[in-house]
Amino acid sequence: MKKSRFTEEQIAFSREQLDSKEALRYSRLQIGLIIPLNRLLNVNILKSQYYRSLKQMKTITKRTLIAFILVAFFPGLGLASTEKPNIILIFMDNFAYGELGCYGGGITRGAATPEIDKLADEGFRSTNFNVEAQCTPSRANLMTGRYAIRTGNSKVPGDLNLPYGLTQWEYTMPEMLSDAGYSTAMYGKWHLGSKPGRFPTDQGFDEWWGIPNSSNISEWVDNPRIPADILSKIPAPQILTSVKNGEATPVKSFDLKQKASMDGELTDMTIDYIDKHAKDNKPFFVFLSYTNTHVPRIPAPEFDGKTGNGTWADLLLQLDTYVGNIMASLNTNDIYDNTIVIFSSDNGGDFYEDNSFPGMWRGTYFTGLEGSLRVPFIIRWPGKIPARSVSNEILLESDVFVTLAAVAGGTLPTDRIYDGKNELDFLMGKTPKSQQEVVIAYVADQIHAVKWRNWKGVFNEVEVGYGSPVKEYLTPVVYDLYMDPREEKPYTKEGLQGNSWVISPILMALKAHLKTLEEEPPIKEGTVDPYIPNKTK
Ligand SMILES: [Ca+2]
Repeated sequence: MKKSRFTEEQIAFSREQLDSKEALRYSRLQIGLIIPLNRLLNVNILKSQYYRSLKQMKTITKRTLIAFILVAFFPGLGLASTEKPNIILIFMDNFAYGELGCYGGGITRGAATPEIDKLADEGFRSTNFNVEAQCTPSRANLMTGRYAIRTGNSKVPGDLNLPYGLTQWEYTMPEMLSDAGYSTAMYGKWHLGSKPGRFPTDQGFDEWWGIPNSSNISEWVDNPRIPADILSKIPAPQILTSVKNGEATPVKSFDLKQKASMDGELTDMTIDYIDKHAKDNKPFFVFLSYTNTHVPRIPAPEFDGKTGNGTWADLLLQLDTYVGNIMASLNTNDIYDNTIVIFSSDNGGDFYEDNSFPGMWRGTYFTGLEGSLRVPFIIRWPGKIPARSVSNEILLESDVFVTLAAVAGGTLPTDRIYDGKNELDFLMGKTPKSQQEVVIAYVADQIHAVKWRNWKGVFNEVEVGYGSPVKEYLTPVVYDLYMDPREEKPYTKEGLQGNSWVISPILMALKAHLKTLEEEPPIKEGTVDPYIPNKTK
């Protein structure tokens, strides 16, 4: 008989969970736990009877908890400033798992992507990189190494006049890299605040050129149906630029024509920056946040119609060409090997008819489905990260921050919870396992699913991100993502049957996460600066 990896207590707990009468009994006992936590978090996550008996779990090990609150401290790699690698982080918008050739897309989507595929050939490609389900939370997570709910940015703000975005208390990726001796620049979409004090150059970047909010507002400019009195009250669709701690000034209107040429301009600016800084005695970091794959999807005139295979194929050709141009400039400047290039996306495809293709997964952004959470992730660092490595080990978006801190010799503050882990040894092929085995899948401030290894427990579900009701399950629906990657058959013979034990580690992971929210209460949406945390410890 195969030896179980779970203790008798854990298995017994799982059995207990499956006994609904017992669960109901516990629910009466546990109601006191749920209400304050709900109120505290303002999160509608604790409704089913499974949650109600969470407190019955006595098997949360101290180690799990410590892992969550452990504050990362990295002494760095002992590299002198000039030896530290440059970093270019290419971040896509609503760009799903199945677009690139190296992820099964490319020619099957009407346009080969040889330049981006080459990045994967030169380094590491993940098949299990997990992001948050919407633009703003995903970007908050990326910039802080923490689940967005902690930062007060669990959802895209409906009212752009709100003071959304990161408080000054957050220690951002560009702040960390600046402190580690990097020059920093951002080009493109921010979507983490459009008020003074919340722009990229208020959050650590030396310079920025781009849009504070999202791409769809380019459709407002020539729209005759927007009344003038309203147009004056909503954020103007325009491109802004600023330098560190300076005032953001308008550059030009962000209209549909500009939308088409946007990514080309961002690419040119990135190449100019590389040319200017390649010979500096300090390393650089560029956050290149592309816009053209977000609606309205309009290829640049020189790519429009070029493949003959439709808009997406034209956009893929355009993107691949731009990435190739950036890589060529690294070569010309003789910094090809000493520059880390990361390619990823903020979330899966949107819900419009011409949306991005999720490949083998199902679902769109604003959902907890795999097509929303799993996006391409490629990182290449020649000579350090082995070429052509591929892994299905769980990685989190927040790992990028903590791993780059390890690369750059950055130091992380010890007064807050980080969700990201240092994955450098894993990426460099020194360890076969990543540091993560759990994904908490938020959709706005609601936990929709908890992934644990290849299993996924779904507590709330929406089919399409906008306009479809949330289905709340009284008992978590469990999928084996090996057997059922499209999350369609939870109750088949090969599915949960015989594997009800899995509910136990899934609930343990959930409980461990909730405990961290209790220890460090999330910053409230719309919090203005100065923010000082109210310590509960
Ligand atoms: Ca997005």
